[in-house]
Amino acid sequence: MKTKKVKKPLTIDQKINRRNFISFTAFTVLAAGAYGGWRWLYKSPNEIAGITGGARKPLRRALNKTELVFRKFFSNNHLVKTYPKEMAAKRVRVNSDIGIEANKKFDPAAWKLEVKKQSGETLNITLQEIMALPKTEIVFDFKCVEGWDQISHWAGVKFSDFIDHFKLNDQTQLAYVGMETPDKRYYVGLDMPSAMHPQTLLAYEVNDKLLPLQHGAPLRLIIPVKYGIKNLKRIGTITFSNQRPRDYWAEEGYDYYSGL
Ligand SMILES: Nc1nc2c(c(=O)[nH]1)N[C@H]1C(S)=C(S)[C@@H](COP(=O)(O)O)O[C@H]1N2
Ligand SMILES: [Mo]
Repeated sequence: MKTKKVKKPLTIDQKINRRNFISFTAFTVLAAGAYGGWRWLYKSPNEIAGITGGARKPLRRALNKTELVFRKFFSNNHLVKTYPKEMAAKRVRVNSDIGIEANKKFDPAAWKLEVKKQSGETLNITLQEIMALPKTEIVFDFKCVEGWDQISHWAGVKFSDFIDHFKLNDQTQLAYVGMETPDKRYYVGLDMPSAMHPQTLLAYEVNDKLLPLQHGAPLRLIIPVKYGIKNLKRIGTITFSNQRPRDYWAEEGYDYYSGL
């Protein structure tokens, strides 16, 4: 005859031992996993030098994935909020001056914008030619990654109008636009959809007056879908490419996309 096995209830001590065992095992497994994960990351190669701040490859892959998610949300129909002119700051803050330092001589009258096509062909464009194009104004909240923002009023030519006028449409099939100061000391890389966004301007005026030197005379970028760091002052050259152009603050570890 089979005897039915009766499960004896555990004593308190047995219960405690059992819990200790479970939590210790769980701890060991998790710790090993964490250590393994850290070793894996630590041993993974660095991303290609130059463009961004030097993260491990798997981390950069994750960051790029995040960027793609955000870029999916991005649409040229989505406009940054604008304000009435009366709300614009009368004294526009001057933030930083890499590539446009006051102690270095610069003659805005002698300036020409250099546009380098991927074919190697270069256009040299004067401010007069740019000012002859339809003028677009914008009053928006300019945001700096350092934590300040200010409603400001700018005017210039829409980047997309500029592209049309100078017959650069084939260049916009490429993924990126690069812009640099004439002395090449400050430079930004922009994804093409953001550059071609209808609120992106090549600006030559602030508060209805020609730009002063400290705001990037004679021509600066105003790109409201990005943080201040991408709004390059004193554009010297514009390039087009499928590789990410170099970017001053991305090299220092800031987000390459820097979208809002
Ligand atoms: N050439 C150049 N452009 C630049 C910078 C710079 O240092 N040099 N700083 C950027 C940053 S961080 C910000 S917030 C804005 C500030 O523009 P503003 O000085 O006209 O307010 O310019 C951007 N463009
Ligand atoms: Mo900034």
